[in-house]
Amino acid sequence: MNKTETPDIINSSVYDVEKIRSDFPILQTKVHGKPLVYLDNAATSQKPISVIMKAQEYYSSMNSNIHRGVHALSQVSTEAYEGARIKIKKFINALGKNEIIFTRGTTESINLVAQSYGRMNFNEGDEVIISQMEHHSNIVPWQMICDEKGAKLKVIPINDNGEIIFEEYEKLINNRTKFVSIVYVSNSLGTVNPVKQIIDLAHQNNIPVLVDAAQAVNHLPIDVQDLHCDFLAFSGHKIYGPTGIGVLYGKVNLLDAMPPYQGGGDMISSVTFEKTIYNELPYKFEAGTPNIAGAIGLGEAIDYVQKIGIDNINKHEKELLDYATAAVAEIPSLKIIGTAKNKVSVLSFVLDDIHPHDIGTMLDFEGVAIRTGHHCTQPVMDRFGIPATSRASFAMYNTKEEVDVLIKGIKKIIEVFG
Ligand code: 7TS
Repeated sequence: MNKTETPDIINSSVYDVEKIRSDFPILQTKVHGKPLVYLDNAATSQKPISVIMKAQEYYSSMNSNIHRGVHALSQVSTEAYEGARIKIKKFINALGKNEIIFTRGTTESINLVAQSYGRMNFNEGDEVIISQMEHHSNIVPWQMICDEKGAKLKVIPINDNGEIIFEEYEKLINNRTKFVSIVYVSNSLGTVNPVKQIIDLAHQNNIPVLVDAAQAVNHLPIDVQDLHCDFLAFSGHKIYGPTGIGVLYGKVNLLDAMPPYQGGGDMISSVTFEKTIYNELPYKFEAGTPNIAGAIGLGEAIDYVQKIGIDNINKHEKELLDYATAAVAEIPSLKIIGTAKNKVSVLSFVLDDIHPHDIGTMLDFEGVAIRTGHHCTQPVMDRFGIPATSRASFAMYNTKEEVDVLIKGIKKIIEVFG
């Protein structure tokens, strides 16, 4: 296809899921002799061939370190790496490419803000607000810096549907509050949080907000200028890109004022034993040789998502979630955990007297991959008084037929356990 041609999927008003599936080699494979039904997308998504080929192309024709060589290869790889940064800037509508920092993923992005912004700004008695539905990676980094600084972590509770109780958030805000860090979409419940309102209220009180968009960026359109968020974190591997690459978006004035997170090559403009002058943004936060192939692969993944259209993906996934939710409603011994009005992609459930690990293992024999456990959200499990859930999570390439296989598998398990 030449560059001016538009792929079929855009021209068609019908979402061509079979065409999309054919772009993902792993979806053609079998597990235990059964066609793979991959419903563990919240853990990591599968990769389209264009992303896989990009890594190969990088290592076979571009491999070279960036920002340092005058030789041709180094210039090509630098251009590709910086080109990926520009794609990401456009994708989330950042103001400038210097607001896009490559990291290893959401976890590292949050740690960067906690260790850099937090260390500079938090003092004894200060408070940091998170919610009860955070992934551990949006809890522990704040606990670490709060412990160090004598600051306190405050938690917005969630209701029985797995939604933030906004009035409780309002009550938590006071003149000791120094930061709010909130998940956009919960990985264990599927809840979509009203992040814009959360940010607005924080800003009325001059409090900066970080949005953990790990489970949002692949399902919802993200516009950081519209959200007005101060920081936003996501991982490449959840949006059909490689592992080991992620993004921290930060407003330029905040990033500029923050000290580096790690020291090393590339993050400096000059070094003597007496004094080091740090590099400008975004390089100040990218110490050492980065995951060059990963960044370029993430750029390719974003191209793929944009070709299909995030709104189209969202609509398709919503249909799957509604279909699956209606189907499991017919199973009396099954209880859905996470029944928020605004939800995407995730169906977490428990079955009377059957442990999630047994469910996961038995579904695996049917070729169905789901995740079971606490999903790195132990406080959510505690809130619902359960040790674990079984979680099916949907992506752009899943089908209603796959949901049928899941439901059939669940019914079989119930039969076997009597
Ligand atoms: N935040 C949320 C909301 C997440 O779902 C995850 C990963 C992370 C942060 C951390 O992302 P990482 O790429 O840095 O590891 N969530 C999951 C999950 O639900 N199953 O496996 C990983």
